Amino acid sequence: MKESCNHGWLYYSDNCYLVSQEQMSWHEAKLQCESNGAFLADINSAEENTWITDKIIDNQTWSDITHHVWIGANDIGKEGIFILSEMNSTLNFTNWNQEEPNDDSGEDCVASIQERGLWNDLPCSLKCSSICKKIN
Ligand SMILES: [Ca+2]
Ligand SMILES: [Ca+2]
Repeated sequence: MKESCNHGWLYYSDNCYLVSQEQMSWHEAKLQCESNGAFLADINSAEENTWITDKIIDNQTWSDITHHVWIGANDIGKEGIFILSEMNSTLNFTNWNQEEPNDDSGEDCVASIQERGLWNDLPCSLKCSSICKKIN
């Protein structure tokens, strides 16, 4: 197993991840990941969610503990059905915060909350940080 990723990317379990603090809409973040040969991260297990949450916290210099980080899950195509666009598949794992997803005023894109790794659906136009993932 080759545990090497490009500079700035983090290795975990055969994948490479890049946390971006640049504030972007979900679609902008998705395009940025794709321009790096990656995709907005899917999260497939509690272990992966915990690892990502720890790395996001490690990477952040801000103190806003409610900060959100875009991940790949979304229900843009069909309300209430969350999928991963790249895989065209439903989610293997979810880690919703209490009372989420609530589609509040039409929220179709999913972000993980920096501090605890709990998920929230948010307006896709909201500017957030993001995490890209690619297979190593
Ligand atoms: Ca929705
Ligand atoms: Ca929500």
